[in-house]
Amino acid sequence: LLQCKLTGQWKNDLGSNMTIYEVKETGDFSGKYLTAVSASPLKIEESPLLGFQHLPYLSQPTFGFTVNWNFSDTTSVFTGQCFVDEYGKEVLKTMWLLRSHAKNHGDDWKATLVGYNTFWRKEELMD
Ligand code: B9F
Repeated sequence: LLQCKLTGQWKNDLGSNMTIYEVKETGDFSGKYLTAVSASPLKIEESPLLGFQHLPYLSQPTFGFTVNWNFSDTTSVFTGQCFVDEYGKEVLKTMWLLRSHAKNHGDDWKATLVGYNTFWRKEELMD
């Protein structure tokens, strides 16, 4: 079975771009995320992410990371697994939660969105 590595550049089904820097010996990693969508008039900015790959290492590891959307008062968490598909292509299958800032406790119930994203490794040429 081929190895699946998190390090590198990824694009998801929404057209968002993500870069994951080196995964440390301790499994932790950082990166940056440029979302293609925001559903708001806010100007989108590249935002930092911090995560963990599961240890001990498996060839198709699970992972989780948090994105601090620095152009809004919201936070996303993603969790998923890195797979090598039947064509030998690496793919990240994830689910996410997007937490908005609720003005008060009564608005808490409507503050969390949930969804899925699939990421593919970007070709060296793509940008
Ligand atoms: O859209 C979010 C945002 C927060 C306040 C105004 C806009 C921030 C970006 C989230 C990007 C999500 C998607 N991109 C992606 O690649 S994270 C999960 C998806 N995968 C709109 C109004 C209030 C909350 C959302 Fe907002």
